[in-house]
Amino acid sequence: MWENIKDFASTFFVTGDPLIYGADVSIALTMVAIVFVLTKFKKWGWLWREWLTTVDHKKIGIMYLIASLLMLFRGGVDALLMRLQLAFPNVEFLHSEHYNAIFTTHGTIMILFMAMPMMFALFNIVVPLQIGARDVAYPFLNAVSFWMFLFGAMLFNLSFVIGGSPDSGWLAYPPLSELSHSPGVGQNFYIWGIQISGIGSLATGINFLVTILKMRAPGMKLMKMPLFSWSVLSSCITIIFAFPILTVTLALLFIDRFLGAHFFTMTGGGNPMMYVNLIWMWGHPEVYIVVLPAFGIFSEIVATFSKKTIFGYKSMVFAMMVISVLSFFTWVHHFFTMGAGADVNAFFAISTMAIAIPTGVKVFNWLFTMFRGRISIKQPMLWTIAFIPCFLVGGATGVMLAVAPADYQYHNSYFLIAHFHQVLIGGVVFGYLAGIYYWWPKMFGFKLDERLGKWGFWLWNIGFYVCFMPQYALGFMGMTRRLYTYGWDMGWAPLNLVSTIGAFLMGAGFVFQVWQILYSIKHGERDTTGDPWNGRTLEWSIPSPAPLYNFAVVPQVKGADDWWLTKQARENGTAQEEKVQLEPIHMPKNSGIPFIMSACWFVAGFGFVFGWIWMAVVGMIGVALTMWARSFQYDTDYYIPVDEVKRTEASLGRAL
Ligand code: HEM
Ligand SMILES: [Cu+2]
Repeated sequence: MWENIKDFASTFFVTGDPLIYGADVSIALTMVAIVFVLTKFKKWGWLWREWLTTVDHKKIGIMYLIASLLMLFRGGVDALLMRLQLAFPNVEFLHSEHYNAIFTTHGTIMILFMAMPMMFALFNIVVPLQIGARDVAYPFLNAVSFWMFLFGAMLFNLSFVIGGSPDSGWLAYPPLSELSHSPGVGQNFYIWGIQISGIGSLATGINFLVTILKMRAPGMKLMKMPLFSWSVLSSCITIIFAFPILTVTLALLFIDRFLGAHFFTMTGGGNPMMYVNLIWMWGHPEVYIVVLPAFGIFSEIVATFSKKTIFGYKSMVFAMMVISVLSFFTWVHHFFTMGAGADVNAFFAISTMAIAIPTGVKVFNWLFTMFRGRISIKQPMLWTIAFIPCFLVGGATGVMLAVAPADYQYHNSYFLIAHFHQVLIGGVVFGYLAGIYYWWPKMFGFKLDERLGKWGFWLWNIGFYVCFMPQYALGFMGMTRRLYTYGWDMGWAPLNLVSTIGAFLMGAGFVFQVWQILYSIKHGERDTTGDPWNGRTLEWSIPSPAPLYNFAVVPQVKGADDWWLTKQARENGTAQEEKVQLEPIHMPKNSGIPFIMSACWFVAGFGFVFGWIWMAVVGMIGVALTMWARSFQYDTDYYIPVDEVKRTEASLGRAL
């Protein structure tokens, strides 16, 4: 009996590595600390009522933000471990399997559990406010999406200490990811972690598409909509076409592994190339899904901080739509070298290069907006300006990679690693950081400290170039990606050391940002006006943080940059302030079902990972029961009475 338990524990828990024991201890300590604090300050009820059951898009956005920052930390630690291993030749810090596990979890976490939720954080916090809505189209579904994402991410992260991490790359190509080559449970964690959170992402795409199409304030024609909301619309359209492909691909891979099918195995008539095509039909649009909202953010920030209307509004909208369509016609550039032939490669080379055109249009529009503007360089603008040269280099190296014959040289080299980090960090991460700095006062009612922020900014930026520029050269010198060690004779040592130093500078930048947040909670400049940057769009017309119902009176929109027009009219004395008539506000009620349903998905996922069918069945029954319970819940909404709206507005300093 005792022997059996010991046997089980030694396969169930990951053992034998000091890093893992360290993680075990820190997870246990964090759990104890959380339970202790919640109990000591009697906060369990508060946590449940205010957060775990909330359907308020602003709170859901904040939870996405916290989760994504934690994942940025986890993915960043992975990155530093890899760079430590590569800092010198013949290092024996991580062995090969461990290195494989780390680059796999780093890539997966950064894209799916850091970039996606950070994007959803901004969708949730900004879109309803920007289009003059009181909520998203489906608030309950929005909560389901968040908890599905969170439980999916937890399941994926659990693989670090239980069962073992996936190690066949962030896109899990067969045959490496098939049972024959990855017999452990790591690959199952990958499949179920992404599957559960992916369903949540698809639902978010649908939710925000409908929100933007149906919930805009009266008068806000599509062509009067702020560019960030446009970018969300284009990103959601792309999500709706791309994510179902991912769901099906992962399901087929799981069927291969679990039931011994042969969709992607050469034995039995399957074909691994099928998988590679399918996963990139999702994977390439995915990078545009995360970068388009960043383009929207830059457009808002450039206009606000140059005090000018964005240059070429229509061409901006058109460019984003073209990008989201073209993104579906480029996926083969990820495997030019796999023998599709010259005609196919030529088609995909040209379609890839074509994306540079609308992207170039956008960059010029930002520059023209800044030209002769009264620019004020605050943190959001700082990140926006830093983005432009970074993205230009990333775009240029992307076009180099798109030259199919040349790609035979760069393919899977460090040149590629440098390129995609340049666009993902310089485009996506810089963009979302800019957005977080910009909308932070709207979320929390205070600004983030400028001085600490500048430290963070410069460390990130200098660190970025120090880390990734040498990697272009390393690629040309023949260093391939996913390489865990190399010898002195290769001549790669100096550049790798420089690169590692750069990575640590970026890590220091992140530490400054965390410090900045903690410092600003106490000392940050309070935003009493609701419009700290002299903004242009509707979200700045209401107090910060926004009240539960967002707008006491739904605005009547007259043009793009509606809030700016209102402010101008007030200044010129031409404003027609009508007497407003308050009405009771219709709101959705909180519900515990999304949390419980997602927890049941987690149980089911865990069962599938270990092949414990009884547990999977229990989890799935839980999911069915929660759905059943929801369908009999009739009391799902309420009205906020007029007096309460009046009282809230008065307490926020707004007379009505
Ligand atoms: C602090 C900054 C970062 C550093 C120093 C860093 C470093 C690395 C390193 C050393 C690798 C492995 C290269 C190899 O041996 O093949 C890697 C892979 C990767 N990184 Fe990063 N990274 C950073 C940030 C990011 C971000 C922000 C993203 C995405 C949003 C990202 C996405 C990826 C992906 C997708 C891979 C490929 C994983 C695979 O080969 O399966 N990284 N990174
Ligand atoms: Cu691509």
